[in-house]
Amino acid sequence: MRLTQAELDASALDPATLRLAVEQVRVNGYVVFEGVLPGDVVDELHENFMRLFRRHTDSTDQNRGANRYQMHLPFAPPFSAPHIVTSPFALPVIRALLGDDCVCQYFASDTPMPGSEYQAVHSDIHRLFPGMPVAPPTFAVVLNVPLVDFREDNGPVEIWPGGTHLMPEDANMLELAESMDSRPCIMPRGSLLIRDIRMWHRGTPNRSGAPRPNMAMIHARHWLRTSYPPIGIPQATYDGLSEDGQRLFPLEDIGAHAGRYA
Ligand SMILES: O=C(O)CCC(=O)C(=O)O
Repeated sequence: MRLTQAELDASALDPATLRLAVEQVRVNGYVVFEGVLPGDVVDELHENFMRLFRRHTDSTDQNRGANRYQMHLPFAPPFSAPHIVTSPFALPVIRALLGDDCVCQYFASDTPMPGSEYQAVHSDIHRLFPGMPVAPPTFAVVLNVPLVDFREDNGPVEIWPGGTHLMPEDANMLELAESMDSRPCIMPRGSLLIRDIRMWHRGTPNRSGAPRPNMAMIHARHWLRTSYPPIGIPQATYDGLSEDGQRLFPLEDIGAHAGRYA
């Protein structure tokens, strides 16, 4: 979706946009707000990301297949900026989907490097009621923030929209996905992709000459327990969050240093 200039200027979604975005996630599994972060904000995020990423790849093995890294992010500026953590565009959608008391449980990134390959199609969570033919309403979402333009050639995430997040039964995902419609998420840097955590997706090969970083946060209903390491949030950073932001982190390690679990 493209937000109007009035929405961007006011840093607020029109009620009709909010409703439409929420319905898109509920029915189609995802919504994208295209290119909403200011260019200078994305520049700073990208520059800081690449500094960390180079250090990380020099000292750590790839952990998501060939030439592909998942990397936790320090909960520190510029990553912890209000543009991201309390995004006036993403957070209202997330709270409408997950309840006002939803929590953020994961603060990280995914980056295919040149030479990466297709991942297997997957969902980012286990079934809540294994063996039972039920499709619960959305209980967790992934918020992705691309730090470069996602193009056909640089390994855009491929998604299977239209209901894979609602699969009421166990299915042979790999076999079924082959015969179902999918699409690459082509979007400008600084977009916000909000997707139901269950939606089928995969990383694709990066055939460009540069890494393709994607911030990834997970928000969930307050009762969901996941196995992610806690997010280390320095006390001063936590104190600098708005009250609205602080409410997102009741389960995390407040007072730890920012990279503690990274
Ligand atoms: O390419 C991406 O940003 C997503 C990759 C992904 O889904 C994963 O590593 O599990």
